[in-house]
Amino acid sequence: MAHNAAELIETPLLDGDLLRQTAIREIRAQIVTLPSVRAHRLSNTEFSHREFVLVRVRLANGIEGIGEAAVLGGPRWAEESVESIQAAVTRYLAPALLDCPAARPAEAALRMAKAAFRNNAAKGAVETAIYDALAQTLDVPLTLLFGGALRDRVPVLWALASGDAEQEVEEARAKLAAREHRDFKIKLGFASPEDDLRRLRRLRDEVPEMRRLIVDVNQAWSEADCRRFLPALQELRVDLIEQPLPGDDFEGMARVAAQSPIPLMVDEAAFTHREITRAGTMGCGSVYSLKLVKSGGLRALTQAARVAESSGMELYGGCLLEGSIGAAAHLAVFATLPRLPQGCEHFGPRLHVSEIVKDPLVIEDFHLCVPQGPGLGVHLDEDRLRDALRPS
Ligand code: MUC
Ligand code: MG
Repeated sequence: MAHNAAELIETPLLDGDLLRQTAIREIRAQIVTLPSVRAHRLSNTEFSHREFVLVRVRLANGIEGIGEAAVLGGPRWAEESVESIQAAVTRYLAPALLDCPAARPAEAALRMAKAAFRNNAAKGAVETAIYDALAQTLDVPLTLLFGGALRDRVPVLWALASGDAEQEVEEARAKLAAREHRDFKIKLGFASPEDDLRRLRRLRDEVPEMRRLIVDVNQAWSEADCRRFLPALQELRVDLIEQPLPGDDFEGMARVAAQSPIPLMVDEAAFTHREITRAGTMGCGSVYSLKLVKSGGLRALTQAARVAESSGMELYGGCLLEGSIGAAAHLAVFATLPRLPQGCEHFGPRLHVSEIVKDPLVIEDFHLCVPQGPGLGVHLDEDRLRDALRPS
């Protein structure tokens, strides 16, 4: 039976104390700017500093939870910008959530769905902060609220995205030498396919120790490009091709996937559960990239994983270059998934020259460690945050 938010609030309280203690009292959204270690290029945007929105949710018991809403280079990767996220949170989501108990995350998600259409990055960050505050209140790690951790670390790749082959060779060698990354994602699509392939060939030749190679075209190729350049990608032993065609070209992706000896990964094409089902059942790809900014919440992210698998796709732990807060949120779900055969790409915490948490995530032995401790397991460093806030 369908419930609306009002009915849910009126249901008898099982634990009135917990509901009272976790009532949401305040939600803030702050724009943070952090310089990147180098320029990062995608087919449709480029940036040398990253902006995101830090969401802080305070409960009646005084506990504060945090969440991160990521964008890439303004409203380019998807439609949200830091400005739109800040407005969506403060003007629409926060008023709708006032007094909602964090101990009822399903109700919080329902209230947000009623208050705003899509705005997934904004909702994902608010929901993360709610879950963080709830898990801290219960004194349990966030993974426990999603079924409990099945792993304490996840293989993590690094993205080469400067477009400068010499710099990328050096960067790959440094990551291998530090035993941080041995699998790499190469961003394509900002140069001609011929130039991209020259770059790839140089990497393969000069860094033979690189293990898996994924290429992410970020929607820049046509179906004809795919037919032309797939044989070369196969020759270069590329393991996975991410979203070569425009996100709305489901038929084209399915045709390319049917011909490709290399599996395709669905990224920008599928945000909603219906889109994931459609992409999987049409055969648009054999792998799905899970992202909080696509699912709009951690609970929806766990559901997206089930939908993708049941539609025939393997799971890959995607990112939007989040720092440690957003990466920890993804890990809280990734750690609980029965299968995550493609590992994850949460290298974002290392792409920035600094972080706004006291305890940045640890990468060792080619894995990203799931933070331990109550809640998300990462904590704001107020001094660093003050320095990183965008002046209003
Ligand atoms: C994307 O399209 O996957 C994630 C890693 C990266 O380099 O770009 C992002 C977005
Ligand atoms: Mg992608």
